[in-house]
Amino acid sequence: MSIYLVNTIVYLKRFIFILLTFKISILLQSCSGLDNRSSAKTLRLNEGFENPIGFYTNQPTFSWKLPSEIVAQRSYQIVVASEPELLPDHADLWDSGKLDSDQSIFVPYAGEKLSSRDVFFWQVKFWDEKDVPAPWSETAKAELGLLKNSDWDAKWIGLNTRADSIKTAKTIIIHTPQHLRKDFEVKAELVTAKLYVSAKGVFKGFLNGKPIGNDVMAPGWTPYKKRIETLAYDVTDMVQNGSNTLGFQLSSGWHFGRLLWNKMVWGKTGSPKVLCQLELSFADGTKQVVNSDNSWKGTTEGPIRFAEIYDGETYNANYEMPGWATPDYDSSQWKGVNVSDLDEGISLHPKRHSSVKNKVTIPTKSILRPKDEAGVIFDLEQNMVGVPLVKVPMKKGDTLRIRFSEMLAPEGLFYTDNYRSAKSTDYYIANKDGLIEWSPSFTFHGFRYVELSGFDASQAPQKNWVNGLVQFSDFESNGTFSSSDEKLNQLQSNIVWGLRGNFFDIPTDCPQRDERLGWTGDAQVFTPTSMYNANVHAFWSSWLQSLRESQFENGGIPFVAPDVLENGKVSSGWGDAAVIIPWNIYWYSGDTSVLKENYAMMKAWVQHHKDESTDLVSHMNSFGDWLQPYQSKKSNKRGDTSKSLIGTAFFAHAAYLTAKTAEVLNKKEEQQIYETLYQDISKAFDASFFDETGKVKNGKGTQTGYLLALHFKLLPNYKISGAQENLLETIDEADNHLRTGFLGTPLLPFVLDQMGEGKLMYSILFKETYPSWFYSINQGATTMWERWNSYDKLEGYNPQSMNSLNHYAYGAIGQWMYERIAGIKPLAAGYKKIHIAPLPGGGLTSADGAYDTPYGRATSVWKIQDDKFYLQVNVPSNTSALITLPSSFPNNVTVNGEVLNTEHHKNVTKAVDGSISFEIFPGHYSIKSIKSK
Ligand code: RAM
Repeated sequence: MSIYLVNTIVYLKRFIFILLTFKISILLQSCSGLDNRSSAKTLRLNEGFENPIGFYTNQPTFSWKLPSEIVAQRSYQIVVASEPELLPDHADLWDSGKLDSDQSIFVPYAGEKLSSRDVFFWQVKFWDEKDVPAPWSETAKAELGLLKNSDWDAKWIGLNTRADSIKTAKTIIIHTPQHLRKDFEVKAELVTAKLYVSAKGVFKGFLNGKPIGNDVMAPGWTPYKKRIETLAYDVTDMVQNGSNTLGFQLSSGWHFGRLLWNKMVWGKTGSPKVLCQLELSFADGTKQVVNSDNSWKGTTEGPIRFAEIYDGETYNANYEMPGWATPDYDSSQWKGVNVSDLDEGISLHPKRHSSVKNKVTIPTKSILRPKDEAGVIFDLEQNMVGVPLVKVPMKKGDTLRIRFSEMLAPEGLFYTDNYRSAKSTDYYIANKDGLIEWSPSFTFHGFRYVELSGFDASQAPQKNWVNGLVQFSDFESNGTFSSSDEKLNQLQSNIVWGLRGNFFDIPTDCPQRDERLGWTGDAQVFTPTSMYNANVHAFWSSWLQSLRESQFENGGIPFVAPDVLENGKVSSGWGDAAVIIPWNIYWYSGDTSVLKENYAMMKAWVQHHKDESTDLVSHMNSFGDWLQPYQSKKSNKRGDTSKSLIGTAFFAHAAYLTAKTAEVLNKKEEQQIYETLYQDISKAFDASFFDETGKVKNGKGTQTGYLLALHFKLLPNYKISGAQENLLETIDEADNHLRTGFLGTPLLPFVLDQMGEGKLMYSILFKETYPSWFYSINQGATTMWERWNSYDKLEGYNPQSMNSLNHYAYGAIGQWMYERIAGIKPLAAGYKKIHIAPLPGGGLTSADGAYDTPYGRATSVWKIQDDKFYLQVNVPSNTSALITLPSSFPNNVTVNGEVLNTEHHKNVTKAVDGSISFEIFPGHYSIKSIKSK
């Protein structure tokens, strides 16, 4: 064969091969495309649970997302079965049948009754807008937890640590942490092992020496007299044939801790305890249960010598007990435990949101050595909440002292005064020379700087000696915001860090001083912003349960939940969390169950408002417009707005939202009652606090007074423009600065925006001088501060004792940043309809917002270039969007290159201010318009 022929054959073969592979890959692509692209995805239960174990309810709701190429859902079918093999055709628990509905979120289960420990599998199928069916989705799974107290055979166990514990101020006892253990044998072939566990206190579990799960400070914080959360772990892979050991470390946590300056709330008697039930199922059909009972042993002679939330942790390595949670360990010196029954009236219930976890690790960025101090300071350059992870050389017998600080005082001095009585100091005592690696287990700190002393002084400090383990409830980011302005981006970052720092199992006011409580007012103002930045739906629904459980018999809502103050007092604007938060969670998630669950609480709170009023004018106690800047001395942190005005405004608003809730829940009569009440309160409000020209009477005309009246719509139409002018005057008098505290600040951008004063709002937002958001950034803030002037670069800390550098309330501006700077907000609950309406200003040349709505990702990305406005939008499947272009860019609008016209585009309108609006379907759009001359 000639060489030529051989070559030709080789080429031909190659050609055929390439052709074939090309065809096959096309075929494969289209097949997989069919399956992957077309079936429903992201299958979730209730507030976003993915294949949960130990699930908290037997009333699931189902949510799914449609693939992005689908415009809308016309029908769906859900099938639920006890075995995956039964799906989709033989669903034994529920088959919804094909239902004509576009509902793809929170569809309630309507099948066979589900009970504790039940496992179910589910699939969903949808038909698109043209009635074309999609293939069945993948199968999702859920397993219910122990839903009733009677599901527990186990007993509470623990050592009595009252006697040998540390007594401090007043009646405060700090219990020595304990270790508990039990050996057990496994003889048959294991199929599953499930551990159900809780604690009065906080625990870490170990099985055969290995940690169980990675939860921090579990089970978390609830009103312990009513409800204690339980956790479930699948530990099948950790159990071995033969000998096994289950063990727990146990510390006081919130349940037995000193709280609120110096108070024992739940831990007045008794000691920390654990409750556990390890349920083993074997291949031969038999079962074995390892319960916490009187066969367990415990010791307080372990290495964790001291642990307290506010004060820190002490670890003495000389007390280490190697292998204490393994079968070989000799526990003959350990003591028998005390045993007690479950408590009547305290419900044990599966945790309904994720525990705190180590979420992010941040390294030391630089090392400082202040001249006159013993320690070395590690700067993480980010104020954070969690614990340090130290890897430090030590000498045997030495004590490493670890202190924390949010900011240094001028001249680089270590500052801890704003922690007040919280000692917030950890200690590690070394039992040998060499590198130790440690982080505390049962405390947490709020810090940017870590000071170490007591390490091996012959070694030069290295940055890798200290890392920060950032801890918060285990949720993920849900949205992003950025812009062309660096300070605005820093503000966004500070807001997100404020969220991370204060979503520590419950929403706290601050994470560092001797407080860290679930303040209702702070939570109320920050909820929408938190929803934009993280998937905190379950987190809020869970805390709302604690809020309900904390409501007083007279309908009052305590200052904090769980209620550690126990003073029976209420405050307007704070207790209103009971109404405002459920409404906001519903509005941003589309989940009506949050309204159902909380409706009774809302009504009782409105009634309480009424009881605290005369002729519908409130005389309720109030923290007022907390920390308003430049307030008169006698206001005592509560601002200058009349408390009666604030109380009446919130009373009206609570009635208004309760009416809207009644409407959603289809309670027509009650809707009417609350609407009328809202109208009546508004009249009383107007008559008591506003004169005929729309000016505040009977008190100081503050920015917040006007903001409440305008935002909550409490004035007759003819007074609105007068009130608006008065508001503008107060802003002008303040040289375009805000004069608002916790309650007024979140309303300011929305009221000004509504008035067409976006430019003014930008100028307030971009102010560099006190009081403003950027002022804190100019002073080096990496989190939101409690006060507008918590810290100053030259003068250091504000000397007031109440001064946290990690308080999320003023981060409430984040809502407006997403909704108006980027321009994404819901027009219908859960973003079934989306409004994309960016408002450029403040010299911004671009902004970029993305948000994971329950239906999928919505984005609004804009830039201004050469007098042109470019907008990129993504609208998720099964929704629709209204686009409103900025009034300053009304000309020559094109959508995906096509000129905007009423024939091809839906509902094109032009508003009085010149802004163009039109509706679009799901998909990607490039929109362009040109500046008005
Ligand atoms: C402070 C808290 C909180 C605030 C209350 C009124 O102690 O830090 O932020 O809501 O007071």
